[in-house]
Amino acid sequence: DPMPPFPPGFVWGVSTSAHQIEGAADERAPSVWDLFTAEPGRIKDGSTAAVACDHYHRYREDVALLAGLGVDAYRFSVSWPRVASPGGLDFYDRLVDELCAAGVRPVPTLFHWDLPADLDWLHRDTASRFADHVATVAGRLCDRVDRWITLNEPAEHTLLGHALGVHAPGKRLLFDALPAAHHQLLAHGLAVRALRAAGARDVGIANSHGPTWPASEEPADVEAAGFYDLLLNRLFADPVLLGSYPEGLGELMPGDVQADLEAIGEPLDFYGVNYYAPTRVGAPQGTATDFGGVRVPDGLPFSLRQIEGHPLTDFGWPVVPDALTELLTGFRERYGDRLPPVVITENGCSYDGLDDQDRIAYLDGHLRALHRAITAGVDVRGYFVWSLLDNFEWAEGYARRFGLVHVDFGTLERTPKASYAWLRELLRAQR
Ligand code: GCO
Repeated sequence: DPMPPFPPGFVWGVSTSAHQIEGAADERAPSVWDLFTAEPGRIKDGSTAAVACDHYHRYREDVALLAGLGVDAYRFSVSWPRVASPGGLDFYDRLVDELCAAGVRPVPTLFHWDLPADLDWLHRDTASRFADHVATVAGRLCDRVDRWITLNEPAEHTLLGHALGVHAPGKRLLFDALPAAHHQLLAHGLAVRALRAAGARDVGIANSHGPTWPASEEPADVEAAGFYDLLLNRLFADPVLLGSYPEGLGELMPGDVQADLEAIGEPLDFYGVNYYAPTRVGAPQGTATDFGGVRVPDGLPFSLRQIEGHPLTDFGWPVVPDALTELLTGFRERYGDRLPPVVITENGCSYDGLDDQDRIAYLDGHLRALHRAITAGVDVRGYFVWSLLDNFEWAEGYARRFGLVHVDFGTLERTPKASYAWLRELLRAQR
């Protein structure tokens, strides 16, 4: 069947992030990711992002790939340590000019995990430092950029970076990581205010979400799944959309939470959702487990289980398009009119090879699932594929390839995959 038509004005795009593609690490200050990567054993293939896709020097070629694909918009991130370095902001100025000249709308994310190495989300002060960074960037780019994203996935940055220690800054604080979540959320709220003060009219966040499925109908499994949903979904959506923490979690946060929640709950123009897969969760099993390469320690009030009966990506993530419909209709039920228009700010998969029919099937299935959510009444205004290029996939190094465009990390040559041609044709048919 042909893809059903998406609503008029629907925005089609692709996403990347600075640390994963830019390289040119010696032309900016270090971030927590540079320090983390330098520690032996942290990155699976022992690689670094010092060069990555060398996008910093090859951005013209990459903008040409975007134009050739025919997307409306490009979501990239602004590296805070680069902006803090002499001439750093000039790069984003050039990139935005190049995008505008190519007819591609720039959609910057102001923080995608590459915190300047001398800062720490456990310190409250980092939130106001972020607001200053945002004011600097917006002051320079606001004349050409209308849509802005404050943070990328504070949930993963808290969980993987501060609770489990498999991402930078490598802290294993378990529940003591919660202040890092609160300070990122506060940073988001202060950033919204700074963006509006600079004249921005279209402001949102990119939060990661996925349905949480109980391992069984046993009360202990249902309770564990509910708690996981609270931590990964509601802890980050409730304060932003409702201006409150879910029950019991506000008391665990530092500072004057009530005053902070006023900033965190500033109304948004859109709500960005990054979606990859659902999670199956059961009662604790009393052992540490290895889950998709992440070591989950014993002692947590839940355990993660494999999802059976669905294909897996090369990363081992289950492919469950229906769960995207379930997620969005569930959001609409939970948040009602407090949910602004939704934009899917990331969706994609890791597969090897240039003739990536599996990626085409993944994207096709998820777009149909997204269309079903729209038909069911969820107001979705855009969809961004993760990712334009194969890139530095954090602790996995270069072993996981999410790109529509293949990158040879020896020669840095770009080669569009079958999925690139497929998406180009889909976009043509949608217009
Ligand atoms: C994320 C990420 C990306 C990852 C992608 C695949 O926001 O989780 O933005 O950086 O590369 O999700 O794991």
